[in-house]
Amino acid sequence: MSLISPQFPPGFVHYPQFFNQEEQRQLISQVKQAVATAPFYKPTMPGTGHPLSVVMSNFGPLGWVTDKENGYRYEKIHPRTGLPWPALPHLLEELWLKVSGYKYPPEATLINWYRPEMKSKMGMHVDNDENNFDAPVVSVSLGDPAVFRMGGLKRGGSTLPLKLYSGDVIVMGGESRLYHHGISKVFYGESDLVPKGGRINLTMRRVNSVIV
Ligand code: MD6
Ligand code: FE
Repeated sequence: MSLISPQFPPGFVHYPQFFNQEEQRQLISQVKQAVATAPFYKPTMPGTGHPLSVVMSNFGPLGWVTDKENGYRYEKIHPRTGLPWPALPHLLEELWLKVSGYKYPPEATLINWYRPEMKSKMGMHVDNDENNFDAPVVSVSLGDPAVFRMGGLKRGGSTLPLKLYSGDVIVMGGESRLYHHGISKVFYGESDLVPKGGRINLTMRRVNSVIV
């Protein structure tokens, strides 16, 4: 049962503890397997080349990547290895079917690792590099808890906090799909789920409106 404030925009849903401990451990082991062939890499901002504080990898046919030269985009291959991204685990495919209300499977699942030694956070942003916004973004939190902040359609202004724990799922669809949001704080060292500590966030997205 979700207890989020009615001030959150329509289309935003929080499922606390969607995944139990065993499922969380399973998801972490699948992330470990994926990064054995698609290692975490350090993404950089378009133009400035400034590194983000999280490291990233992806599951599925498309992966979200960014670098100084070519900016934010989706690619079929890992930027370092040149290999296709590992397949999406069934547990995540099932999650999408249960909560997205969308007729096609997700194309891209971004893996973000918030590392203790980097004190990683994520600034306010909008997920708008997709060609289609009909599908929601479905997001899974694993490991250390964090404060998610929901802003508005426009940049700046006030934000609402929501504490996310390991196993929580959020869905940003409908009106909330293009709202600003970010991670303002991670409570490092509270969970021992992630092997080297920190927080793993998985965000599942549809990139195109049709299957080609
Ligand atoms: C995070 N999440 O939880 C960052 N984006 O680490 C996101 O940026 C996000 O959780 C779109 C929809 C849901 C999200
Ligand atoms: Fe986002």
